[in-house]
Amino acid sequence: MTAYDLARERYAAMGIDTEAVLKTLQNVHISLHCWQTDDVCGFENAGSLTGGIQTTGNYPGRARNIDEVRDDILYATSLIPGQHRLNLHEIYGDFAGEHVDRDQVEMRHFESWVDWALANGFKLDFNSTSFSHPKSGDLTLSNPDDEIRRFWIEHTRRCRAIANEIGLRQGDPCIMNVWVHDGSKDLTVNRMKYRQLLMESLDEIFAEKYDHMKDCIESKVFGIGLESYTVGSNDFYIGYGVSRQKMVTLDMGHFHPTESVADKLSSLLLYIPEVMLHVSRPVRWDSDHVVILNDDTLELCREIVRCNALDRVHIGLDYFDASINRIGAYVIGTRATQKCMLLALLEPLKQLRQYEGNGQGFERLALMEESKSMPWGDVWDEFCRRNNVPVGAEYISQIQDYEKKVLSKR
Ligand code: RNT
Ligand code: ZN
Repeated sequence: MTAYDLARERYAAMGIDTEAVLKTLQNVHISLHCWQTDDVCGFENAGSLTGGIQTTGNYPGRARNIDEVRDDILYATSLIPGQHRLNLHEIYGDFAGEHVDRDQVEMRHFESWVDWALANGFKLDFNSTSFSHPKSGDLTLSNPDDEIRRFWIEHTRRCRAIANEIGLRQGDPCIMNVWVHDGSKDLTVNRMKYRQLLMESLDEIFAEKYDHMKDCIESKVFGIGLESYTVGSNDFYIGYGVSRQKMVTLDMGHFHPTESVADKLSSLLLYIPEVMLHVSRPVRWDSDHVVILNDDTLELCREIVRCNALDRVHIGLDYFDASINRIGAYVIGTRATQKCMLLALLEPLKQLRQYEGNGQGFERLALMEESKSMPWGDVWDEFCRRNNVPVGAEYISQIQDYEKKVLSKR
């Protein structure tokens, strides 16, 4: 008898079918953010990262061009069980050395990405990019300067057209996220003015209806250098999303540190069709540390399962740690997210709900506690084994090997 067989029996005694759980987990496709490969640089060869986000660390071996990004993603996903998606930012287009300004971007700059994705079994998601550009400033889509605002409207419209084309080609909707850093370092007396402009810009951007892409909008508390005011706050985007029936993106680093992101799902799902997640790990601020198996991620996954919303919640990752091996960062974070999802699926929900319905608070809490020490690790190992990826810490030496053979030569 294998460890998994024993685990299966113990879970079965709790009323949980681990085979069904493994099947469900197999269908959870996580959208890997391309920007962990190269510290959010992209291929424009522009200046530094702006927009209030920051990478820290200078671990050697970051990807420097499109081939290296692709190699790294392929290597990382060879160590992660299941089939996943790749989330591209506009600045990762295949510009082939040409300077293509953001208001000039076209589908042709993403053809090679679609070919690559189709050949390697990835579905693509997409993001407009309003940071790290001479016109980024503090305000983009909410800028009172009409020329700047129109520039970013044009950029975002083009990105939607590209996302739609990608979705068509891959036979699956491409999810496009709009996050703009717009805000103010110091006090502003024009809170409403900028929000009204953002609302009008978005309405114009979303006027075109597409069948092969889905829009999502991402709020935030503050950015570095934009501490006093964020145009696209949580309230702004929830109002916008509900009134326009758009997907809202919940980034785990974009709320007050003690706020539970998990708790938001059951409210949002009552009012908007779908939710996008940026799974991240904020440490004291929106620091975008590598995701680990912790209470926040676990509770988030539990809520997806408890809301029976696996098909309405899209899971993407969003972190950028430049201080450790970047492939390792993908592998740790994606596997941790999957582990949390596995734990969520192994929750004895039926029994817990029965207890709760009967007012049996002690029994509910006791079962929640006991399920924490069930042999879920053996189920996880089995999942890895069936997916032909390293079990347990085996991937450490493999990544060390890749570092020696590939990354250290960069
Ligand atoms: C920034 C947002 C946004 C970015 C990416 C690069 O705070 O989280 O999602 O991380 O677009
Ligand atoms: Zn994000």
